[in-house]
Order: sequence, then C-alpha cells, then structure tokens
Amino acid sequence: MSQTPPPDTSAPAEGGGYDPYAIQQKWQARWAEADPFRAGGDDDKRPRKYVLGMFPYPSGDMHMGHAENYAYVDSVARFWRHRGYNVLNPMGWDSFGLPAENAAIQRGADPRAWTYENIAQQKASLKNFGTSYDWSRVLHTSDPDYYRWNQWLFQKLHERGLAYRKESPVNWCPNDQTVLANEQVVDGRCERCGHEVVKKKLTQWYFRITEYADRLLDDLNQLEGSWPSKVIRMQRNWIGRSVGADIDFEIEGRDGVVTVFSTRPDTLHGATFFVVAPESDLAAELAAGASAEVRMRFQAYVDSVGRESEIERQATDRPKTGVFLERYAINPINGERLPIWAADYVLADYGHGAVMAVPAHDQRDLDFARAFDLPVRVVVDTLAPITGAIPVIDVDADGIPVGDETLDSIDPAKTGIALTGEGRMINSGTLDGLSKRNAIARVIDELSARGRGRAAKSYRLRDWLISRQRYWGTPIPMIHTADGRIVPVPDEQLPLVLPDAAGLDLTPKGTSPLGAATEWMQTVDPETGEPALRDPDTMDTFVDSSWYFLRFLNPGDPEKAFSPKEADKWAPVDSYIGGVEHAILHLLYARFITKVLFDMGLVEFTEPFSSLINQGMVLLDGSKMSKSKGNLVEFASSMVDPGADASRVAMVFAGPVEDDINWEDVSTTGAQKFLARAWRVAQDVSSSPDAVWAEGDPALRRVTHRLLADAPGLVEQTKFNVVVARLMELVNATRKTIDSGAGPADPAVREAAEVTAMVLDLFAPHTAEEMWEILGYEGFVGLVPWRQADPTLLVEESVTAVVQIDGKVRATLQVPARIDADALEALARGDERVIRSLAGREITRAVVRAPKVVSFSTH
Ligand code: ANZ
Repeated sequence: MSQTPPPDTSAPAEGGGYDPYAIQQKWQARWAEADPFRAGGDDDKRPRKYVLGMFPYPSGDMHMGHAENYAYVDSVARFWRHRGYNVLNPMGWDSFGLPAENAAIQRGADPRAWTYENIAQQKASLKNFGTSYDWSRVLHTSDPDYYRWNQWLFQKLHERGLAYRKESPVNWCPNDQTVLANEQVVDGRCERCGHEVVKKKLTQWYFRITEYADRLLDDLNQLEGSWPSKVIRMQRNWIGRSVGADIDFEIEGRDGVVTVFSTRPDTLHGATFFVVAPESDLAAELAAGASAEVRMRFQAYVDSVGRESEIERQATDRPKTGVFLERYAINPINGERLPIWAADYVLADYGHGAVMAVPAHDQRDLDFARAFDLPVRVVVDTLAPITGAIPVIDVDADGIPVGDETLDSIDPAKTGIALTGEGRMINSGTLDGLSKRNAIARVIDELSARGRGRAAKSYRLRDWLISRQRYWGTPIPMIHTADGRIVPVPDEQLPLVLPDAAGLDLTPKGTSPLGAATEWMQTVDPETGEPALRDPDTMDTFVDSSWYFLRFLNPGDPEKAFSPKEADKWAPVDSYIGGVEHAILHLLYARFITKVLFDMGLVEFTEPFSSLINQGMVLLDGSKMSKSKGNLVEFASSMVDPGADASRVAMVFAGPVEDDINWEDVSTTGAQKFLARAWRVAQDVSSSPDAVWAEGDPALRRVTHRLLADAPGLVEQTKFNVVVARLMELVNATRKTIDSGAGPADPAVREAAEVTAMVLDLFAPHTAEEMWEILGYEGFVGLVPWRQADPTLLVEESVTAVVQIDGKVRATLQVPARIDADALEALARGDERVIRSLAGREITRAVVRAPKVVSFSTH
C-alpha cells in the first residue's frame, strides 16, 4: 500500500516550530544508519534482557490495535536499555496459515507472493513507528530455513513417541474444510470463519501434550506473580485435572473389560445404568448386536449427534436423549446388571468415553434417569454429619441436622435435584458409614485387590491435533511406504520444501491440496528404494510459534534449530508481551515444547516466558478494530498524521495496559500538544550542559527527582500511563520555572529537560532524540543510562494539619504535603491528644480537607 503523503500542516515549518513528521523522518534515517539497537554480542558485559512481543500474522496492513502492542514492547525494551541492560528485542512474522491462504484464494494470488508483500509493508510501518528492534534477526516462519526446523522438531517428537497418528472424531469446519484443534473451536464455532463446527472421523497427526499435563499444570506455580493471574487460571481450567478412579466393567456376552473414569468411585453401589458415547467404537460394536429396530434408531441418533457441538452436548438445560442398546454391564463391586445406553452427554474423547451412571448423586445422570424412567438409588446420606466438612444443611452446635428434612424429603427421584454434597455412605455394603474420602480410598483398595480398578486422573486437555488439510504450512516430513510403514524423511532431504502453488487448486476440498501435487507426492522408501508417497498434510501454525523465540537467538543458522549456548545466555524470555487472546493455545503449546526441549537436554529451563504482559484491545465504535468490520484506523496512515510519537503517547496515556481502550477516547491532539510543550522546553533551555544542577530551583528539582525515583517501579508494574502523566507534570513544572523565578537559565530547567528527554524516549523516541540534540548532546538519548535520583531531594515536604473536635483545635500534626484524606483522617483518629480529648465520646461526623484540616463532631 502506498504511503499517504504528509499533509501540508506538518511540512517543515518556518521559524522552527515543533514538526513531528520531519523529526520522525530525521531520526529514523539516523537509526537506520547507526543501527544503535542491535543486541550486544559476547564482548558486551552488560547483563542481558530478552524482550519479545508476540509476532504478527502478515494478513494485511496493521491497525492501531497492533500498534498498541508494539508501543508497549518498545517502551519495555527502551526502558531496560536505559537501565544498563544488553537488550534483545527481535521481530519476525508468523507467516504461514489460513488467513494468508484464504486471502490468496479470494484474490487469486499466490499465497507466498501475497504474504511477503504484506511483510514488507508491515516492516515499513513498524520502522515508521520508531520501534527499536534488532533488525538483524528477522525471521519468517514460511521461509524454508525456518520450517526446516519445524520438520526437525516434528521428527524429534516422533522419535520420542510424542508425535503419532490416530483415527478419532475431530472438529471439522465445513466452511474452511479443515480440522481444528479444540482450542480453535469457540462456542462450538470455527475461530476463523465462525461456521459451526461438526465432528468427523479422520486419521490425523497428534502431539502427545497430555503426557505433559501434570507438569504443565504444576509449573504454573512458578509463574504466579509474573503472569496475569487470569491467564494462569485459564491455563489451569484448560488442562482441567480431575482426580478419581478407573473402574473396569465387564459387558455381558462380550470378552474384555470397559474402563470408566469416575471422580466419585465411592458411589459405585449407586450405579443404576451405564452410558457410552454414541460416536464411540464401543457403542457401534454393542449396537451391532442389537435388534434391527435399535440398530436403526442408533444410526439415526449417531447422525444427529454428529451435527451437535461439544458445548451443546454438555449443556445441562437441554432435554436428555439416548438409545438403549439392549446390552448390560456388570457392576464389579456387587455384580448387578446395568442397562447400557448411548447418550450424547457422554463425550467420546473424555475419560474413556463411557460412564457409570449414578443418578442419585450426579445431576446429568439424574436428568437422564428421570427422562427414561431408570432407577435412582441413594448411597450417600447427605444429612448425616461429617466432622470437618462444610455442612450443606443447617446443623446445630453438635452437628445434628435441624429442620424437618429427611432423606425421603430430599429423595432425588422426587425432587429432581441430585445429592452432590458430603455425607455418610449407605446402601453400600462394606463402605457403609464411611465419609466420602475414606469410601473412595476403600473402594479403590477393594477394586485394586480384585484387579478391577485403580486410582486415576483425567484431564480436560486432549492431545494436540497438528495436521491440517491446507497448503500454506510446513509439510509433514514423513513418508508412507507401499507396505504401510510411516517413516521419517531422511535428514539430508530436509527441508522438505512446499511445491509451487502455481497449478495447484487451493480451494478447500477436505483433502490437502498437496495431495494433488502429483510429482511432489512421489518419493521413495528410504529403506527399500521402492516408490512411496509423501504425507499430504501440513502442520498447524501453532507448531511454528511454539519455539520461535529460540530461533531469534541465531536466525538463519543452517546447522541447527537454535543454539543451546545462546539459549543459555538469553532465554527464557524476560518479558513477553501480547494479547490475551493467546492466553491458552499459543502459550500452552510454547510451554509444552519448551518442556520437551528441556527433556531433550537442549535448554536448561522449563518455562519459556518468565513474565507476561497482556495488553487490552483497541476498540472503535464499541468493538475490536478489525478489517472485516471496517472499523479501523490504519497503522500506516497514522504514522503521518498525527505521527508516531503522538499516536504512541496518546494510546499509552489512554489507560492501563491491560484495559481495553476506545479509540474515541485517545486524544492524539492532546498528545501532540504535550510533545510540542516538551520540545519547546528543550528549545528554551539557556544554560550550558555543564551547569551546576545543585544550584537550581529546589522545587523543580524535587519534581524531576521524584520522576527518576518512581518511574522504574511504575514501568516494572506496567503503569505506563502513570509515567506519561508524571512526564506531563514535569513539563508543566519546568514551564512554570522558565516563565517565573530564575527563568530558562536556571540549571534545574536544564536538568528537568534532560530527564524529560530520557524518560520520554520510552514513548516518543523521535521527539526525545530531537530534544537531546537541541540540548547539545551527540549520540542517541535511547542509549543514555538512567540518572540516579538524589535521595536528599526525595524527602517529602511536610505541612501542619490541625485537628478540631466540635469546633475547638485539640491537636496539630506534621503530615506529608501529598497526604490523602483517608490517611489524614486515620492519623488524626489515632493521635493520642485527640483520643484524650474525645474521652470516650463517639465521633459522629468527620470532615477532612487534606492536607490541612480534620474536623470531628461528637453530637
Ligand atoms: C460416576 C459419578 C458419580 C460421577 C457422581 C460424578 C458424580 P470431571 O469432574 O469433569 O472430570 N464422566 C466421565 N467420563 C465422561 C465422559 N466421557 N463424558 C461425560 N461425562 C463423563 O467429571 C468426571 C465425571 O464425569 C465422572 O465421574 C463421570 O461421572 C463423568 F456422583 O462417575 B462420574
């Protein structure tokens, strides 16, 4: 896209007015020439910091929502440079994936050409934004020299048994004609196109992330305090560990056992029926032996369930449906016959796809039992007191239930409410009288002794489905031999490069377009030399982004994916910054792959991102800026008017990082005025660089030094908006000193202007550099070390506050001038003279005017 020419108003102004566009051009050229932000090598003795923003998709030009993210990343990188760190802040593109491919299909263009054009455009925009990336390390995941290492990673996982193929029901988007990971299904719909997702049975490649479920869960504890608690919570829920037992049931007339997972093995005596997921192999097998009528009903049921989303199936408020399969399971604890049903509330890919149904104590089972007239047997007396348990009913001081409830009056079969609370076991043979905890332990013991059950955990997390039936991704580096083996493409043949898109039909058809690349598909069996076929699928792009932060350490290295030596020096990432939309999928996958690399001995850490900042979204007309909705402010155009610095300052000032901001509330005019004021202050300074600051106006110096002292803490807590507010305060205070008192020659004015330039560099780097030059310095303000605050200037001014009781002054207090009303009132209430004067009388009213007056009334 062509750059809009600068508007006349910002063309170099005569008489030396603040000219943001000219300043921006000037400093970008200087940075490009001097390359001052490149990360230091081994001879650089400064401590290291790795700052990383989540890299973008090149799916079109960027808007201010993207810009906000880069603004924060840049502030953090610049901050650590001022603090004396050797900062690595690289940039790259997540350039494979559906958006590029779909856009390419719509425009009839080659996805490759389209992608790289967009990258060039985005890169230009980012440079115009005044970002301080190390541009020597750019990577694109769609480059063969990057995805070659995805292929390496895939084969490493395959060697370790962590990449495998299986046939199972998968999420299928009928519109995009591809499978989706669970993570890409939002409210039963395709995350990309919004089309309803259905289940389809396919053979696909998976990564065995479930093997790492416990570590992914337990290691979240390490991140507590450094990651937003919301993200940690979302990850925990996503992994969803449940603890209970696996119990083996025999089925009449069938060899072998069927295992179910239950969180309540204590209720085993209360099982009255058995449910299997309709789409499971077991259901099909059992139905096959049933009567013709049941077979027909079952088939129709399976078809209708295939059209339901997982969310619908799990909803509690919909009528229960199912088909009795005319077969029986045998309860291993008491030999009872349990009728087997196929019902959609049981999911094929959770636990073992089958459940023992205990309607008295599980609401979904109860709803089902009531719908189909199945027996309900209470096995936990929830009215019986349990020491230590939180009573779910009213009890007296001795723990004896009060009120007129009886087991009969709360019978779930009548009330329709399952008894899920704690209580004592009844109707349960040897378990009778036990509490839930003891009953669980006992029943697991009994089942284990008979080889019929064991303690077990179950996870909501499933294995990561990584194959996609699309063109624009990393080819899966495996070969299907004529005799049915699946073997890796030999290392020396990697990268296995994508065939040219020209001549391929990319429109979604349900099978990978690569399958039609006849020549490309043909290969030979590496062992026998016989003809063999390639795998036609490509990898989910989340594979690409699961380890890219390591590739930035030695991009382009033809020998290896990343250098463990460099990883040792730089990684894990100290500060990772991006949108909360990646709270689950991307972060979970990157955490998983990091742990695999750790197990391979290639990295020495187990978590990839030591701290995480999630920025909110930029909204326009009440919703997230987006191309499809047409509600966006283009990144490229805003670089010209109001200019990069004003856009950045305005966005940062609009609110806390994690909050969403409305573009309507973002005042670029206000930001531009502030920047012009700051710039004019530098213009006005008339003392020389060797002025003795200590001789300057102490009031202004206090404002300057308070900023120096507070800003680091504020930045580390990501309170960037507060830092901008404090800069505005400093610029105003400086102007006041210039216009009154000692005027522009006061050394405190020079000191304030210099500190303003240094701190302003975090948000408005072009203006900051210009100020620095005006102040008589050579070199970049972006590399200036942070100035130390003078502690003697941080001592707070104090004032005398008076405390009145019923109109008479009873005490005076020395308090900080900036005290707030609550703190002042608390001090007054605690003062000894005040307490003595009150002599036990109660304060009925308090009027506080901080910092000077507190007035109490007692009647
Ligand atoms: C018997 C029972 C009795 C259960 C009771 C609960 C309460 P969470 O906590 O979410 O892990 N379940 C097992 N596999 C299932 C599947 N594939 N589809 C649907 N439900 C399934 O849930 C575990 C409980 O969900 C298990 O414990 C099982 O029902 C059910 F009073 O077993 B329970």
